[in-house]
Amino acid sequence: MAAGAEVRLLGERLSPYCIRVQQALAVKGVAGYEYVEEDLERKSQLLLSSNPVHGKVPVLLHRGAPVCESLVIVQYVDEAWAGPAILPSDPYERSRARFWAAYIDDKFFPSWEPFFKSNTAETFKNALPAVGTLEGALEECSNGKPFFGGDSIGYVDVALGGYLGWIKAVDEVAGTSLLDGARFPRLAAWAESFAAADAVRGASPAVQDIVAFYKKMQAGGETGASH
Ligand SMILES: N[C@@H](CCC(=O)N[C@@H](CS)C(=O)NCC(=O)O)C(=O)O
Repeated sequence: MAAGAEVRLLGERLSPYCIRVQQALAVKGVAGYEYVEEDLERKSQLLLSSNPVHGKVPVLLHRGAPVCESLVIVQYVDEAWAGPAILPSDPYERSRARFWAAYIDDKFFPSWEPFFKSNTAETFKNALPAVGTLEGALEECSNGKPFFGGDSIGYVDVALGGYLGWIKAVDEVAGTSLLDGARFPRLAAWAESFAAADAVRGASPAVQDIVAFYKKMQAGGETGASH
C-alpha cells in the first residue's frame, strides 16, 4: 500500500521508538512514506510544532495531522490502515497487549538502562528480573506460538522489537547475553524469530550500525541525549 507524501515520519535512525513505528508500518504494509531524519541537537520547526508537548521523535504526520508517542502511533497505524492486525481483536486480549507494551517502556527499559549506561555485573543482574517477567508474559500471550501476537508479529512484539537491535548491540559490546537461551528460552527463540521475520527485517537498522554508534557514545563522541 503506497502511502506517498500523505504519510511522513519524523524520526531518528537508531531511536528504538522510531524503529518500532517503522516496524509497525512494515507489518501493515504501508510503503513509500516519506521518512524525515531529525537532528535532535537542532530540532526542526516541523518537529517542534508537531510535538510541542514533548519535542520528541517519532512523529507520524498523516495528511499533515501529527500523531505523537510511539505506542500511540502504532495503535493509530493499526486502526488507520487495512492489512494484518497489530492489536488483537478481542477486547481483553487487547488490554493484555497494551499492559505488556506499557510494561516494556515503563519497567523493562528503566531496569535495563543503567546497564546500557554502564556495563557492570551489578547493572546486568538488576536488569534480569524484568526480563524474567517478560519471559512469563511471552508464555501468557503467545499460546506456544513464536510471537507475543501468536503466529504473527503484533503490538507487544514491536514494542519490544524496537529495542532488540539495541539489546544485541549492548550485549556485543559488553560480552553479555540479556535474552540468554538458558535463562529465557522463550525470549531467546522470540528474538531469533523476530529478527528473521520478513515483515520487519527491512524496517530495522543493522545491529553493527548500532554497535558503532554505541561505542562512540561510550567514548563520549555522541551525546546519547536522545536515548
Ligand atoms: N515515549 C516516547 C519516547 C520518545 C523518545 O524518547 N525519543 C527520543 C529519541 S530516542 C527523542 O526524541 N529525544 C529528544 C529529546 O529528548 O529532546 C515515545 O514512545 O515516542
